[in-house]
Amino acid sequence: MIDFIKIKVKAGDGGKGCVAWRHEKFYENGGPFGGDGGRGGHVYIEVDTNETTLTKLRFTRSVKAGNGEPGKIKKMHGADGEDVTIKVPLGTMVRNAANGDLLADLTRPHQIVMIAKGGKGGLGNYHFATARNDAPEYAQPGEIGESLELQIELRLLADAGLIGFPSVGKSTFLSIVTRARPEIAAYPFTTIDPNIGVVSLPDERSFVLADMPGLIEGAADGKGLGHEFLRHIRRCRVLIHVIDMSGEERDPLEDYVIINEELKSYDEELAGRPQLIVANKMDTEGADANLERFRLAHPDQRIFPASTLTHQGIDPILYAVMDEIEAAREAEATDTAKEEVVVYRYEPKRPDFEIRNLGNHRWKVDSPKVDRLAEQVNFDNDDDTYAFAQTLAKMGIDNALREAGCKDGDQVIVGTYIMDFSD
Ligand SMILES: Nc1nc2c(ncn2[C@@H]2O[C@H](COP(=O)(O)OP(=O)(O)OP(=O)(O)O)[C@@H](O)[C@H]2O)c(=O)[nH]1
Ligand SMILES: [Mg+2]
Repeated sequence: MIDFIKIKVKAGDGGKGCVAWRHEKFYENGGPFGGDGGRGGHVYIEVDTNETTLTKLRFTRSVKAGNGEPGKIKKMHGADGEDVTIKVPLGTMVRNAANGDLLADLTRPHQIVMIAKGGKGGLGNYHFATARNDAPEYAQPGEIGESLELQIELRLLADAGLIGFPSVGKSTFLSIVTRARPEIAAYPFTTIDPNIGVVSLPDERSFVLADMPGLIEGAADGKGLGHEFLRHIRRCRVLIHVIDMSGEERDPLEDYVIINEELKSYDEELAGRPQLIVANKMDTEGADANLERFRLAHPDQRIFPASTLTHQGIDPILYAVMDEIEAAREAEATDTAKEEVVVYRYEPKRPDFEIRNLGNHRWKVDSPKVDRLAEQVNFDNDDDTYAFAQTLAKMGIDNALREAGCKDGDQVIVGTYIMDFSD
């Protein structure tokens, strides 16, 4: 049931800033006038309710967003790189393939998540004009877009889930309406993991049905198979609440109340999910009397008397569930309001650099980001060097050095370069 693929994603790089000068009628030797580079495109993942499998992505090895364009003359911005969106079915989970971290659990229609962020565009040279230097030859390079490998996994979402106390006949129900062959036995907690099957109606409609482990009082606090089980039914559109009407083990009226209390204390939303009541084991003695009491206590509920042992009363349940599922599907499809984008940072936010004291008034700045920037700098050019130093200050590196104890005249190693620190 699990569909599984890997895709490499790369967000676009930022465009580099432009070095240009103002040349207009009354400004012969105008100042710096180079525009900023455009932002690199982002990579998004979005739920598409028309998809039910990952098949379309089977042969997609990598996805790349567009790079930002370089800045232009006259302070004109380069265009932003084009974003790309990977469409996946509801129930998809996205992990970082490198470490298995869960990046996104797509459980809502139209949910959209930014999975790789495009690099910022570099600033044009006009940003770097100062009193000391009104003609900077320097513009910032663009930032590199994020890249990572995704592990995309689809968990089949059951449309309907069978819930109820242990031994009420949930697995038996699943076994008579689908090809699934779950274990059935007269002791509680026979079912430990949910079983799943497809119910096909004679009119060609179908839905996915899951049989759940039994629920008991205190399940919401982890009793019995507790949370494990409740987590699974969160994704079901319709709940089929099976109640043992024989009254041999417990009181059916009490059972109904307890299960709903547990649902509610686990998740209010779950308690409000459409619920059909299957009054099971109607073949037993005393079942009729219990059903009578139950109806009186819950006159507004839809109650389906049945026997999963003798296969009586099953079809009306399946049709009612199917109708309920279709109504829910329709409601989801028309609910086209776009989700707000959630930005997912796949690495915890930490400072872009680290300072190391090498002793003897020497310091080292460890930072892949700074190293990348340094590679683009022409250190023979004073303007470039000065602008680079300014960038370091902006990143907070000067302050961090000062705080760490770096003094005027100390040497600071950045990438493969050595700079003198001046306060
Ligand atoms: N008399 C009668 N017995 C039934 C009926 N349905 C199921 N049973 C019996 O009840 C017992 C439990 O059935 P299961 O289907 O395993 O119950 P369950 O709800 O899946 O139980 P757990 O997995 O433990 O939560 C078995 O011995 C079944 O044969 C029914 O309609 N009538
Ligand atoms: Mg079972």
